[in-house]
Amino acid sequence: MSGDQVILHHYPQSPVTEKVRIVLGMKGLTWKSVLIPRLPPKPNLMPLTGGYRLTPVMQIGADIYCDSKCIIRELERRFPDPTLFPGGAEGMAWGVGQWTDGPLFQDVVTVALVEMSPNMPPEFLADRGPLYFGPDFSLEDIKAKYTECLANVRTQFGWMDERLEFRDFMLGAEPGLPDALAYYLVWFLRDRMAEGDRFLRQFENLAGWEQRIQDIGHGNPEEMSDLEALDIAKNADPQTPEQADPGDPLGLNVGDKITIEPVTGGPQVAGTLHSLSANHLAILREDEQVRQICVHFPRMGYRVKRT
Ligand SMILES: N[C@@H](CCC(=O)N[C@@H](CS)C(=O)NCC(=O)O)C(=O)O
Repeated sequence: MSGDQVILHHYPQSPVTEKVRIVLGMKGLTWKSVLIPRLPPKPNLMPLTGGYRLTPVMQIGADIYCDSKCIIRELERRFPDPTLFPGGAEGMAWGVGQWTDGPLFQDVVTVALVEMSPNMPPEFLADRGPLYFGPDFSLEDIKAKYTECLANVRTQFGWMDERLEFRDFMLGAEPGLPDALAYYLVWFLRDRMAEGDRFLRQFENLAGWEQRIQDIGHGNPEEMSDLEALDIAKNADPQTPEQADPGDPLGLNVGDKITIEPVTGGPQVAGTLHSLSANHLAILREDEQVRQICVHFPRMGYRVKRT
């Protein structure tokens, strides 16, 4: 049984995790919550991910899902009811994520980081600055972009507001993936911006919708220690079947030795390719602490190299 439970490695302040927590709530799931550090090193997470350091990470036995896109896709596969795509919104809803997690996230994180900077510990800024803005990050540069990004946020939150004028949720009467994709950014800005409440008050429909999403909640989280999660991985075997993709544009084959890393940079994760498709890659790797592990990634936003 413990090999089947959903374990989320995260911390409460993580906006990207809020997206996943809302999806867990939409599906009404009971899940294990493992709290991880906000800054590296993350010594009890690395044996599971093989070096991937971003938050959140989902674990089910000895299968590890990196990145919210990969996590949400797997949750939909394992727990299809209720669907994240009411009314048949599959496909296009993932495209919405390329907007919300891409240019919109970049505008929101610029505003949030500038707002947080006076009270931010230097080591946090030294980590998050380059993570979100690249190796040449300077606080002065993003301060110079603050008002432009805030104007962009106003425009884009305005689109969400417009969408909600005649609907309870983004797709209609039922909540779905686009709600989670939009909600975590509103949650992030409201929490991190000193004048967040005042800024958000201009959108007539957002507050009621935020309340409806909050009422959905996070499902039923139960605390678990990181050591217990490591133990579960060690005592389980990966459950992912081998899957080839003859149409893969990179010519990748099951059995190839590869590395995977976020295109935004970050440690490479090395392993043997085990399962692939247009949407995912999964590698097998051996770890002395947790034995064999299968680590899953989305294709979008990740770079693969043969070794
Ligand atoms: N593409 C990733 C982005 C994840 C991300 O940027 N998460 C932030 C927290 S919200 C992060 O990892 N921050 C650094 C850290 O936790 O070490 C996803 O969708 O999961």
